[in-house]
Amino acid sequence: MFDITKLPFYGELPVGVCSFSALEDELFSCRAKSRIPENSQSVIVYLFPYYLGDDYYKNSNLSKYAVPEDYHRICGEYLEKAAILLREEFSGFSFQSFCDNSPINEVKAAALAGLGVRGENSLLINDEYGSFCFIGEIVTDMKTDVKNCELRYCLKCGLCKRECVNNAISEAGIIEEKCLSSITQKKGELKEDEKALILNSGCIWGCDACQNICPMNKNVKCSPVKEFYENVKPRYEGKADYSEDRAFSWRKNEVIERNLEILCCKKDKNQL
Ligand code: B12
Repeated sequence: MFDITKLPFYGELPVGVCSFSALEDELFSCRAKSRIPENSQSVIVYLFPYYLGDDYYKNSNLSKYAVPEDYHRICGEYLEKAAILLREEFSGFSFQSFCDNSPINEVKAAALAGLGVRGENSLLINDEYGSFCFIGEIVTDMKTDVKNCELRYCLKCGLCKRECVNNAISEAGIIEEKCLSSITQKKGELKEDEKALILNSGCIWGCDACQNICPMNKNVKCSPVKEFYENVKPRYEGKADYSEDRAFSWRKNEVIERNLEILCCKKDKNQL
């Protein structure tokens, strides 16, 4: 019997296993797809809870996931460490780690691995940490006897749908071009209605509206990932604050600067 309790970081991070076959028909096309091992059998899925406690977000102009140092690096390092340990323990098998920029539908993988339910807002909601969790995984050609969990849904209370400022949550999932998180990441000149959404939200990167209202996110536990507390920056105030180690850095500074400018217009207008 495959022993999940022997997996790296078990007990420290939520971790589970699902079959690769349940995901392989809907792989996203991306560069990382070529790293999927041939004849893959299993996916070891990790959650990286990132809610730090309300005090960390006072007066923030970024969404919660962008307040700590870039999760791609932090989660990536955990996943790579885990992959190294697994390669040592199960020599002869391939273990490839992925996070976010992944061909795997990570929400589905995590749900199949028993790590939570799928919210109406399309996010994975974990029992203990709510939806404030990043997802990462290790794909391997090693077979395990772990059975996939049944896919389950949230309470479906509809609060996230109502709270979404741009009606981006539909029955079928998120309408990406309407999601404010997506709008804050868009390059180039924004339309007037898009600018207004950013202005009213007060948030220049990402959006947490559908998560903050979720009853399943009430009283969730704070992150056990110590690295998320080490270099916290809840506000972005301008070019001097720009650094390469943030969740928004992949977009370079033009996009976040443009969004900041939209908020600054609001300040100017208030001062008139
Ligand atoms: C593209 C993308 C976005 C896009 C589009 C989002 C979307 N939901 O389509 C944009 C830019 C809008 C976005 C925003 C955000 N994102 Co994003 N995003 C992704 C990315 C890279 C791909 C998601 C995707 O395209 N899915 C395809 C669509 C079609 O999937 P779907 O809607 O779930 O539909 C499928 C399921 O419904 C499945 N299905 C059918 N029936 C059932 C039943 C059950 C129970 C389940 C589980 C599945 C299932 O079949 C459908 C077809 O495949 C993933 C990383 C990854 N590789 O998965 C991160 C990811 C989903 N994002 C993440 C995050 C953190 C965010 C934000 C919260 C960031 C922020 N604060 O601004 C927001 C939240 C917005 C929202 N409510 O979704 C996390 C979510 C973690 C979690 N707890 O779920 C992920 C997993 C990244 C990560 N590594 O942690 N994101």
